[in-house]
Amino acid sequence: MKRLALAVILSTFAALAVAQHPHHAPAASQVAQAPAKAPSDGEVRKVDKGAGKITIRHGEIPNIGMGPMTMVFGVKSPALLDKVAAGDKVKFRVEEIKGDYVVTMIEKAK
Ligand SMILES: [Cu+2]
Repeated sequence: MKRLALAVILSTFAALAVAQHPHHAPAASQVAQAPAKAPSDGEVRKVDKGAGKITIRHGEIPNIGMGPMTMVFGVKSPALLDKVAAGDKVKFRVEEIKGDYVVTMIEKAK
C-alpha cells in the first residue's frame, strides 16, 4: 500500500506541473505581441509611381497574419515610393486599411 500511495502522490505532482505550463502559453502570447509593432522584411520588386503601388517580395507579416509571398501593396503616402527602388532590401510596415493592405512605412534595410 505504501508504494501505491507514493505513486498517487507522484502522479498528482506531475499533473500539477503540467497544468501550470499548458503548452508554454505565456511565451506564445509574448511572441504574438512583440513583433506586431516591428517592421517586416522585404525586397522591392517594382515601384509604380503612376499607380501608387509597390510590389514587394516579403517575409512573414505577423500584424496582418500573412506568410511570405510577392505581392502588390498600396501606399499610405505617394512620398513613400520616392524612398526606395526595385532591388532594395527594405524594412516596411503594412496595415489593413478599409480592407486593403497598405504600406505605412518603408525604409532601406541597413
Ligand atoms: Cu503578402
